[in-house]
Amino acid sequence: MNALLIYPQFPETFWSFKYALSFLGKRAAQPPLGLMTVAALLPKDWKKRLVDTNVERLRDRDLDWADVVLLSGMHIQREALMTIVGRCRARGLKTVVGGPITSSVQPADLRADHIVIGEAEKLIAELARDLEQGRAQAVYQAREKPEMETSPLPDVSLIKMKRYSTMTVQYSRGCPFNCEFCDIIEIYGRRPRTKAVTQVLAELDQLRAAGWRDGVFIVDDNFIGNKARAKHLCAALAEWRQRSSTRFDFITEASLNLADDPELMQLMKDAGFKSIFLGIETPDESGLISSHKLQNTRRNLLDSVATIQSYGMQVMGGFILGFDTDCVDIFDRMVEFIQKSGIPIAMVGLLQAMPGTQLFQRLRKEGRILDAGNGNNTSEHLNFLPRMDATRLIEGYRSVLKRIYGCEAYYERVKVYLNRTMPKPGEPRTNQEWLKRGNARALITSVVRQGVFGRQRRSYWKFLLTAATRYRRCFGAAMTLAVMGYHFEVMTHRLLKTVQQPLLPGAAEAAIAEAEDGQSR
Ligand code: B12
Ligand code: SF4
Repeated sequence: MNALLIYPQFPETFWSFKYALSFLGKRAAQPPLGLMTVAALLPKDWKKRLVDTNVERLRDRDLDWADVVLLSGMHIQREALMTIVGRCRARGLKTVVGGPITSSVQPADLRADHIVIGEAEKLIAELARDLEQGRAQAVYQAREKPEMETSPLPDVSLIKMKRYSTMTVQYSRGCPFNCEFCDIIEIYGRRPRTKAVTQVLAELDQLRAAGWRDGVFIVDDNFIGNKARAKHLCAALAEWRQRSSTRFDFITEASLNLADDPELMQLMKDAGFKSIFLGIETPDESGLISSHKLQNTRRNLLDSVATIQSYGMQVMGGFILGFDTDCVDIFDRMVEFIQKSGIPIAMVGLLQAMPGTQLFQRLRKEGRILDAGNGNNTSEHLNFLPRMDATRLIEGYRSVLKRIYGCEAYYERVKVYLNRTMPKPGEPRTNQEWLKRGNARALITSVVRQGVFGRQRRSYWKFLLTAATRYRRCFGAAMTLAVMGYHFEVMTHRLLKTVQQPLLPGAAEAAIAEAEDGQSR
């Protein structure tokens, strides 16, 4: 069998990092690890090719070569995925769709020949056999959440590595917490399942052997879901870095209770963790309590962030507007919090009720669901009736983005962060590595795009000067963030230019039924 694995294109969003990646000559942030894992699970005697349409074109001759097409994706890729499915169907090519999208969208709506819901490790053998024999079923649903020891070494030979800014490795799936709006716990469960340390090191060895020398994103739902195991892994990573003389910088996602564990933070620092994404959600404690985000309560959130930053880790934060508890002062409070936090990359989104979540169920019972959502919480699409007036909520959302991604405000946050993490005299500078890595191109492009043609030239030059003088010991980090800021500036500018769409309550009966159907699966 010739199996063609295809990853659909993402729309342009705050999360695509598109305008920052172009500075580095990269086309996408990360490769499709789900498909690379599926490829490794398929029978050895099958021939495999992978086309990630975020970094290359899908050509007719790829489709001519294939006996079967396997697609993966998130809810947000639905449109692009369905276009590819349509193209395959027109040629009589069989399609199989898997990945998180199949947990959010009804099988029939994806119009593929075969749908796989859930993790693939334990069911691929059956699917492959059925495909070979021409008797594959319409829907395969994973009966269990497989142990991670059964997950194979992903097939990196299939990707065009140089086109990505970061490589990915997954250590664990699942998260022990119970946030009401979260679909991770519905898809991957609440019991953190981890790979063996040897599996992770084998993946890193594989990346190194393939010539990778840059950042590695440990794409866990919550890296510290099992703290004891995370510590064990970090110790092994530090030892591996030493032994292999490899300076991979690690990025991951974790819960805020990381700030309570100095031993773990130190181990992460020693292992090379440089950035961490935290779901902070809201500075309003009542919003955290009502959404069951209890691990973020009964603490000073700003202090927790500063503690983590003091271990040299850049904190990226996820924030949500639109909780039932939000009053109109939430917008100012959110801006004030973000500015004080020293979190340059603050992903502020509108609450979206994803099908399958506890939030979706509650809102459905309350008759407030409008549709199944679009999987993108940084668009202005509201898929439920908020408590706050919807127009006011969207206006407030826009005002937050405008204020935090204005150049001056953004650079102020970068400076707060750099002040907390800049190496002290006598400590090794963090910029040498950056300057070595051929980032000259990014710097020149930044000077031209932001300093010559940018809308905020004055603020840019002021920041560049400060970076080259006061922050010269971490100039690389400063300029990387300046480049990232450009993406957020462009995206915010675009969003603010669009006309606000009115919410149409009552026009969503069919969508509610669709969402309910998805829910009952
Ligand atoms: C890394 C990551 C990203 C990266 C991009 C990675 C990439 N290139 O795809 C970044 C940071 C850019 C990102 C962004 C976003 N992400 Co994201 N991301 C992840 C994360 C943490 C890891 C993905 C991964 O590599 N997993 C490892 C692989 C091995 O797992 P897997 O893909 O699930 O694959 C397994 C099965 O699903 C199955 N499978 C997968 N594909 C296929 C295909 C076939 C044919 C078969 C048979 C089986 C199969 O087999 C695999 C092995 O079991 C996941 C969470 C997670 N646990 O996966 C969220 C996740 C995928 N992201 C999610 C979301 C919502 C987003 C955003 C939309 C954010 C937002 N809130 O707006 C943006 C969209 C991007 C954009 N441009 O706008 C959701 C998707 C929910 C959904 N129902 O679709 C997830 C599940 C997390 C969550 N709930 O918040 N993301
Ligand atoms: S901490 Fe994050 S991953 Fe865990 S349940 Fe809450 S939102 Fe989901």
